[in-house]
Amino acid sequence: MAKLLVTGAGGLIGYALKSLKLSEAVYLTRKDADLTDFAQTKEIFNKIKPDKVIHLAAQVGGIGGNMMHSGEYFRNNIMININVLEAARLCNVKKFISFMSTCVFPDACRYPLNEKDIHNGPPHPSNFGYAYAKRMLEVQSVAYRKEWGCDYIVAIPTNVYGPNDNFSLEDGHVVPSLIHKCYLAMKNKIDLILWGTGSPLREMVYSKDIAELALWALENYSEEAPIILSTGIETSIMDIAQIIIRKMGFKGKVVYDATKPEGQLRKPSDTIKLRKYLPEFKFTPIEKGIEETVKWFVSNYPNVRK
Ligand code: GFB
Repeated sequence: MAKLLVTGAGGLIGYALKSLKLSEAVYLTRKDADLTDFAQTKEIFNKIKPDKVIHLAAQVGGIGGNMMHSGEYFRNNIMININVLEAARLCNVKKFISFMSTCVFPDACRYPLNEKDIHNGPPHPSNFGYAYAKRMLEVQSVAYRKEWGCDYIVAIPTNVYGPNDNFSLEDGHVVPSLIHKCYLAMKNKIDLILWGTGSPLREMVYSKDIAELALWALENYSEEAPIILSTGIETSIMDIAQIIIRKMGFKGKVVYDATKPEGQLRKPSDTIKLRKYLPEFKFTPIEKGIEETVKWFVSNYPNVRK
């Protein structure tokens, strides 16, 4: 039975993969090894000797975290990826999937975002360090395929959300941050503060769907070019907030803080490649995904990542 190694298993997609109860899977978290250190990375790969790898380990964050830690996000993600892809190659991993995200695309880009356009211009300033580091994942995967024939593929999910996310008010992505903020607003009877105007659009995709698509890609996708994993459905931040408010039962006042960053106005992605491979795949509707995430948060609070 092929042994699957999941790096970054302590996060959002790792949690979703664990819920699929895979046999022969080893879940690595930052407690097991510091993947910015090559010696530790090589040692843990040599110990586990995986046949396949789902590489989720990364330093990630929402717009707040990205703007505050551009250098750290660049350095740590470059080091993690250089180390993990090289350690995998040295122990002959047969299939390897890693993840970029739609924030890697150029800020000035034709819509919908297409895998071919990734390097055609600088990313949005709010994601500068992270986006360039993540772009190198694709470069490294292609370079390894060219020189050593490594079947290393790259997926590009859009904005992923779900249980066991990072619910930090400063560094978290919009869905977990707003769930946490809404929870505190209800508890402390204060206003719910949204960043910006609420008008930016995002394609939200549920973590369980990405976990299933990662397993599908591991078995069925071997193109050199990345593949976008998205519903292709844009939802405004305002509508996302309204769904969270409904599911949380918040009755207080919503205030928009225009001094806070908004990031890219929209990032509509081209889902044609995924539809060609999987015309029948059904994504979890955002109402259901947010409902499950809210339930998870409320029943696990305060022991959530925040
Ligand atoms: O998920 P998010 O933080 O990052 O979404 P991006 C940010 C959008 O939600 C902006 C609005 O338009 C914010 O103005 N927003 C409103 C909030 N209230 C809040 C809040 O309380 N917290 C946060 N975080 N946002 C991410 C990249 O960009 O996209 C990641 O930073 C990753 O690296 C992800 O690539 C896919 O969607 O702007």
